Amino acid sequence: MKKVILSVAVIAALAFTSCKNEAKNEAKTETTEMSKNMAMADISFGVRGNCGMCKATIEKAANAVEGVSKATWSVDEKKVDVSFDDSKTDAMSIHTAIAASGYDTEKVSGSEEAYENLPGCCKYDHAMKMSLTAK
Ligand SMILES: [Cu+2]
Repeated sequence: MKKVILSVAVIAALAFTSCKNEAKNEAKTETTEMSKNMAMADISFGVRGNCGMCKATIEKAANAVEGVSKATWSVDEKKVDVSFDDSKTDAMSIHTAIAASGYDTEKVSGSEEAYENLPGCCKYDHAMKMSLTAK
């Protein structure tokens, strides 16, 4: 009888130990995934523009910034959504790149020279409201 109790105790101890190890491993994996996610940042900010050609120019400018993985400008919302690796770039570099292509962002006015070279349909109104809420 004593032997049985002892072996039950040993099994329980082993089970407990292995559970503990599993929990530890899980925690480790989570941390790794979290630091991976933390390097990626998503931002969205207002950018003025009129049409599909503006969209192409704005998205191309944002995508040309090293570390940017995705940029989508919405003609209805006058807003760009950008995903980037924040160990490689930052929000301000993306604002600056878009402004250099001729477009006003919430923080940086578009380059006047680049604006002059935009096709007529793209010469947006500098008083245009940006970052509108989606309907
Ligand atoms: Cu345009």
